[in-house]
Amino acid sequence: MSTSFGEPVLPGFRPDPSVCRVGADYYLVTSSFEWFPGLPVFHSRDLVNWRRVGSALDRPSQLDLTGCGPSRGLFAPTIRHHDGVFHLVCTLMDGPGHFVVTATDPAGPWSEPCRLEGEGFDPSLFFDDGPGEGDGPGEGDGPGEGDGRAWFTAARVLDEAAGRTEIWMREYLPRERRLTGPEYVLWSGSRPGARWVEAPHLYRVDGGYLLLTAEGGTEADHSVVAARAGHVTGPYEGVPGNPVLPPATGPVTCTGHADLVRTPDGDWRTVLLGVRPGSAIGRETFLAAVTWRDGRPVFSPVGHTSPRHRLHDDFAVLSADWNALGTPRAPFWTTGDGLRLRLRPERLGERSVPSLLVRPQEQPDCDASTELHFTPAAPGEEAGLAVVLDDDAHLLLLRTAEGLVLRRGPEVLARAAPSPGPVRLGVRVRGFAHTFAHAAPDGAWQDLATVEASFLTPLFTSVQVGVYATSHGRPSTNRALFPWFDLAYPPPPEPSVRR
Ligand code: 6LW
Repeated sequence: MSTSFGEPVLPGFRPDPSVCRVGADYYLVTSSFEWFPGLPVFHSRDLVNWRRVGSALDRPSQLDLTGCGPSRGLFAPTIRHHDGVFHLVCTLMDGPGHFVVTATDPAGPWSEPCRLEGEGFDPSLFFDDGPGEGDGPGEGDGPGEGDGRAWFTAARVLDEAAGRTEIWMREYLPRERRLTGPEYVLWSGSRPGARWVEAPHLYRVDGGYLLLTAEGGTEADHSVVAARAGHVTGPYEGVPGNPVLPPATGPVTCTGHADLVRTPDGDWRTVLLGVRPGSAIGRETFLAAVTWRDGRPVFSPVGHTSPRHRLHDDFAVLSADWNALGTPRAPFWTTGDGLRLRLRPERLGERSVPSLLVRPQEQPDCDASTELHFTPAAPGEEAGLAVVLDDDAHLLLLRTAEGLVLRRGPEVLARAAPSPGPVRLGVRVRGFAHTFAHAAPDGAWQDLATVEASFLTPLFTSVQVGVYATSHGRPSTNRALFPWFDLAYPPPPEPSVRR
């Protein structure tokens, strides 16, 4: 049976969600990979309407993404709350590995990362506090006292080629923010040969312990499996009828990587990732209801509508939703009277930190546009509109010394020669079809070219749109001014009438 998850509650580049509750407030974090700031934090009161409150890693001292390649960097996080403190664990891949940051206010400031030893990825925390006003499913959800200890779990690879992994656990000391005691191996999947058992989360359910993991890998075989134990260290036995969420067969694909949370009324919900095929948007955050049957979670749709927010940004300030590629050591932008980008030698495609600011495209169809005030002062100076998956895959509509150029990496796809002075740049995105256009500030749009952009299909991240400038390796004092950026989402197509 396919479970239709409807619209994402956090659309666009929002993979690997983790959620916790404190009283009536829910807080959610997602992975962010090679993009800065790292680990966006969202707040909601109903699990449907979310507002970005900040980022856990928003200072260069917290996050060094130097040399970070596409879909590397920060993998899946977990957020939990205990004794007035938020604990957020994550893994900086190809770097120091697992770490924890803490905060009393999820909007920040968050602490400097504290390294936690151990291999793998997808770390999680579980506070075994037993009954009480819990902030999440691990607390106050059933008879029987917890012993007050806290536990750190993670996935680690046993055989990369075969996708064999296992879930391991050690005790976590919250005040000291370190691991202690022996290591336990909890689980290696619901069946022999299980692949990519990851995204572990522990919960107290009906006086016992429930381990929820993803299985099958984050593509079409993605699923959710569950195991139960009488003691937190195991042994864990798979529940009858795994996977509890089979690979998706409905319009939303790749569903998995679930995290459970209880509502103030004691009902259960889950956030999980899913994909709406046919665009470069990638993995987004969806919501489902959870009920229990014979000790196993049963997922079902939650009816909701997700508004499509139009964005018109005149850059009074730079909102947290604008992302840089890698860690900027100092701002290469100023705001106030529009957004000014400094032209710097760094450019896309060389694993540096270019003068690029982009934000997630939130719907498969969108219309993005900006106005550019920029005059190239030397060969190689260019600035304009960017549609970017990562350092290697992007489309750029730029004003250069030779006029307007539409480029895919080094390949020139189209040219135009608008009059000097300010110019509007735009792209109409319909799935993978990207139609680029330009216009004089008070003139009519002139289409330049339509590009089939399935090369932007993501691995772990998602397509983003924004602005870019470079001096191509030479020093420059030039700047590019973008007085505004506009991102609109046409209404979804009417569902075809089933005959
Ligand atoms: C994430 C892990 C995964 O940490 O991909 O395929 C990683 N599964 O759960 C990045 O999203």
